[in-house]
Amino acid sequence: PVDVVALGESMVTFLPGAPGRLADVPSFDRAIGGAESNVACVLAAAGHSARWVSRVGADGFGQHLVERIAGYGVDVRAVHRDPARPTGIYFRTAGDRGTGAHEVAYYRTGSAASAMSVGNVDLAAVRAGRVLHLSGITAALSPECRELMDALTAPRAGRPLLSFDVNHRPGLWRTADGPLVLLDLARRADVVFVGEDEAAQAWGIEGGPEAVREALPEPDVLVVKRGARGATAFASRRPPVLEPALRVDVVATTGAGDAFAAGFLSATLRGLPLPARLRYGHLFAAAALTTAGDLAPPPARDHADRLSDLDGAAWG
Ligand code: KDG
Repeated sequence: PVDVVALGESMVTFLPGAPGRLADVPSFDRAIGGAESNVACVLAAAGHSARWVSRVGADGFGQHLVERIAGYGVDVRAVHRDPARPTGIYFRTAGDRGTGAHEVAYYRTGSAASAMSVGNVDLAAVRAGRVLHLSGITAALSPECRELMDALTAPRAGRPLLSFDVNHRPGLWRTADGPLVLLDLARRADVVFVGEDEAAQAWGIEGGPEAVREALPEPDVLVVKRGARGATAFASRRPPVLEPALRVDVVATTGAGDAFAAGFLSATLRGLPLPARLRYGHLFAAAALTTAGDLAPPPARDHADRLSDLDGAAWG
């Protein structure tokens, strides 16, 4: 089987040509975004087989997404082109260099991907990988997408390893139960990624990684990301493992969480131990953090292996 299948909406992304408020930025450069396809692209760039499943419009933007993502070596044969709906797009600002705060303007309501449903997605293609990677963004897109997420996360014989990135996007939810839906989905997954800040914002959990684990004891592996401070992984019956992040000059944080998930999953697929999985997460995230767009090629495997083997003093 293919190593990883990722399902989710991707969008053509417009990155600002200059810093400043969305109201003032005069021009934008086209790039691509989409949390789940980002994970697939980074994993493919890291030498794994990856498939992206989605729907895009039968327009130039949909064509662009499919071509760019296929260009990373991702299998896009299960991406459907919908002549009746547009491809989603979004604009963002450069963000404050200190806080990373930036503005996002989505144009994705009624998009082709938001119409994904149990009836129009190739479920066999989605379930054919060793790992299925999903994120909370999809559940926010529409009632049909939410139903699809329910179906894909339901317990089932032979289910792939289910990886779930909470990806709480408050601006996307049109119902008030987003946090509860996300918690429910996380409980059904095998590997869960969540930011400490996200857990506080969505679920009001303020007590650090241990408190997040208390609220989420079900997943086999829970990774609580703490930005520049590192990440803590909890795995069943083992003491938590904390790995500091690499110190980098951050250009843009977008895509860093996706790259982290890709690094962690890459090391998981290779059967590496938990501390190494976290270090791969950090190594891949560092590449994304130092790039303006979402996507940056991860370090080559032999290089990453050497970096991840360095002793603790080189980290953090
Ligand atoms: O993780 C990066 C994504 O947030 C970005 O590519 C856009 O998928 C996106 C979203 O829905 O916010």
